[in-house]
Amino acid sequence: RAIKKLQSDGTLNQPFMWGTATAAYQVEGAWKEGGRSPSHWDTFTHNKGMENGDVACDFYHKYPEDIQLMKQLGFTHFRYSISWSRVMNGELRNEQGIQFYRDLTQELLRNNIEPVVTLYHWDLPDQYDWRDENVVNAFAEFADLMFSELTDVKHWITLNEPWVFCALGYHYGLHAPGTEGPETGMLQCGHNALKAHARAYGVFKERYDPHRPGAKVGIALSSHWFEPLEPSNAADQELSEKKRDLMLGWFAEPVYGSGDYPPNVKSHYGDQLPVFSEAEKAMIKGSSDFFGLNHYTSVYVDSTRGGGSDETRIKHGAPIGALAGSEWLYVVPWGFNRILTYIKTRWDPKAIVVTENGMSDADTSDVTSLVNDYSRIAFFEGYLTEMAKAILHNDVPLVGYLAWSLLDNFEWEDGYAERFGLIYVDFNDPGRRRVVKQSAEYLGGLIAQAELCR
Ligand code: GBH
Repeated sequence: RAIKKLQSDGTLNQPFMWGTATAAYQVEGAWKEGGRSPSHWDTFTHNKGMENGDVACDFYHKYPEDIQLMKQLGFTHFRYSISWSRVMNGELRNEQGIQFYRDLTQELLRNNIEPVVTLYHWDLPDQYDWRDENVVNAFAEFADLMFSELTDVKHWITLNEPWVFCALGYHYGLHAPGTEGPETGMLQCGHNALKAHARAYGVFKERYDPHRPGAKVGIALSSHWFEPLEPSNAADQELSEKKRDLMLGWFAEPVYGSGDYPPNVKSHYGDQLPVFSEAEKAMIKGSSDFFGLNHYTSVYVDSTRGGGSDETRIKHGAPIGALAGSEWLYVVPWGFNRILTYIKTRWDPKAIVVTENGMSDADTSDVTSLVNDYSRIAFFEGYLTEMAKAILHNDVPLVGYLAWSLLDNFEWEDGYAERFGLIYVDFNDPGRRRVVKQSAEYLGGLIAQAELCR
């Protein structure tokens, strides 16, 4: 019914996108094959002796098998990212690396699966630094290369979650390059990320758009939903709104709103926040054809606590939702409707694509329980019901839903301890055996039904 509504609205002039999402460093492996040079994630994990993506799911070699699984399950779209240091070696193109992505793209299309390509999902070539302005030009050139090579791709995402790679990479030190430092580094990163995104969007519009009917370019932003602990308390409301701005508005307001940072972000960081020129604002404003949202969880905001501890997962003794396999991930379906409706109300984008949504199980040797993943089925049932409500009752122009993730994979600083996959991967098996989980069958059945209703 929700999809029918989007069709009669005119929101959907193409089939709803039912897909799964992945990222290069989390699945590919083959870290030094085909002329690939290291990214800062290779260097970070190797230097720290952490688990790493050297082999990961071996998607680099096994993608034809994975595409058959997607096809059997009925997915219409697949989101993957480009490893920048696979396709470029410094300023030079690496033909073998480019060929890998041409082959992957063609194999998807041969199987009637539409590619959704993320240019950057956190694996920066070692020689760059997001705090340094020269990354902006370098990214625009990399984007140009991929736009020119992957001519059949209709959905492009420039950057995945600048909040995460800037905050965790340059402030908290949890992600590559592992810099723990003042907020200035993270803010400089965000500033360059917005410029890099807008430059890439501009390159596409000027050079490729005229010959690519229907092609779209966007950005994927991540945010929790921030719910006032006491909805009637004005201070909780105000602080919740500020937290939405610090996570989502920081990037969404420049791109989908005014072209500049929101007032809450400006007042919070003061002089530390870099300033856009008028020309930069004009370039950033409107630089996206759809709103890509990565959403997983919600938190309560409690203004009475103050300081760094104004977030809580507990209200009147009860948790906000069931805890998944990651300490930050509580299952809160109603927060999904709220954040979707919030985005629609505040920025009124032409289209929203949920570019990631899913949940983790903690790793265990009990493979049967990992494959019979009924709590993940409950997660999808809850979140998809709320998504349908957002479409039906709140007029949210949602055109696609991509579940995170196709495969259990390398979960960044948490290594292989958390499994987000619809498909189980045996990381002890050199062949990286796959087993389709119950939740994948559930989503497959749901897609088939949605298609029948069209
Ligand atoms: C996504 O980020 C990523 O795009 C994807 O690569 C990843 O595998 C997936 O999530 C699952 O984690 O917020 O400081 O408590 C979602 C945003 C950012 C949420 C990091 C968890 C943990 C540190 N994630 N965050 S913190």
